[in-house]
Amino acid sequence: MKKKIFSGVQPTGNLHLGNYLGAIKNFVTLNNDDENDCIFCVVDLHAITVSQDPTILRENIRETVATFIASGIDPKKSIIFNQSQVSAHSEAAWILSCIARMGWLSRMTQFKEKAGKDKEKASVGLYSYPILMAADILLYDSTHVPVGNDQKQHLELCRDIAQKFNNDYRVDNFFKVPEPLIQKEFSRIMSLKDGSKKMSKSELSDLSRINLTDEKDQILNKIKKAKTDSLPIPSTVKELNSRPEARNLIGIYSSLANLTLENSIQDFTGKNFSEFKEKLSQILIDKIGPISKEIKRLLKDKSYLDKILDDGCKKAENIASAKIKEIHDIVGF
Ligand code: AQP
Repeated sequence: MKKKIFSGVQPTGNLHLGNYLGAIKNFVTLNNDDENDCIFCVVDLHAITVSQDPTILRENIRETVATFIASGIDPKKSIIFNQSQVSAHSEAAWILSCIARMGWLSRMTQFKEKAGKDKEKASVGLYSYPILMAADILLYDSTHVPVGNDQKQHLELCRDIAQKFNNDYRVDNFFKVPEPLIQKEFSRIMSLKDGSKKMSKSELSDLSRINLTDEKDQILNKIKKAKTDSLPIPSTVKELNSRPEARNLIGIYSSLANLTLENSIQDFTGKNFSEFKEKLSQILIDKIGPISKEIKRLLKDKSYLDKILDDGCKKAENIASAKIKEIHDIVGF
């Protein structure tokens, strides 16, 4: 049996190194393995849980597709589509919202982080978004979901929803209970300005992240200004535990160089950060530079990107509409 892989990325602009190292790099590896059937979704319904300019959203949808392809996902091997164009997602989300419990949702830490102090003003969609995410995954009988560490709790909720639906309606194994695929190391890339916050698209300061469209000069400047501390690079990983910014930068280097944290440290022990930052900038320019160039090239060909989405939507629609019909039967519609 082939593994069925599903994952999504929000088209909210500023796709960054955290999205790449935490998720997209892994998508490419999974796409290249013939044992997998992969679906990569541009989750535009999720994007509107916070306010979006319609014109910019439309461009960001294309930019997300361009990023997938520029990073190495082959649209002939994997289905790439945008969520809003397959109506079964919204419909299944409603049905599953009648399965999910308020108590489960109120434990979601990402809502608390994103809504901030003014929860009353957050959209209902931002609160219930993990249910839509469960619908996305379950409609395709996904067996494995590659995500960054920040999505682990939402995946657990998805598993609970699948199991409760199967139990409530006595349909053993109707929804497959998916496994998260979270990398052991480097699954959470932190802000370049604050090692306690994750690198994020919505962070106001552009200096906090490396965007996948950044040019050489921007990368050099951001790494030069990235927060570190005054100590040299230690000889053990343990010594990095109390130095979040240092750990993050060495983690980024290790992930790009396909090294363990331990191996990277051995190469730099005793050196100061200015020397390390030169090497880090170089590897970023080598790895992100070609992706950035390709994204920009692809963005000039909107009809190519739209065709990929159209083709992907047709394939996704075939799978999702069959599943939603079965769901209708089960619930008694
Ligand atoms: N900092 C990160 N480190 C590792 N993985 C990350 N991901 C996001 N940030 C990091 C992973 O990228 C995938 C796509 O994320 P998303 O765009 O759907 O949503 P998000 O997690 O909300 O991303 P951001 O950048 O933090 O956006 P904003 O600022 O809008 O909230 C997911 O697999 C995610 O785990």
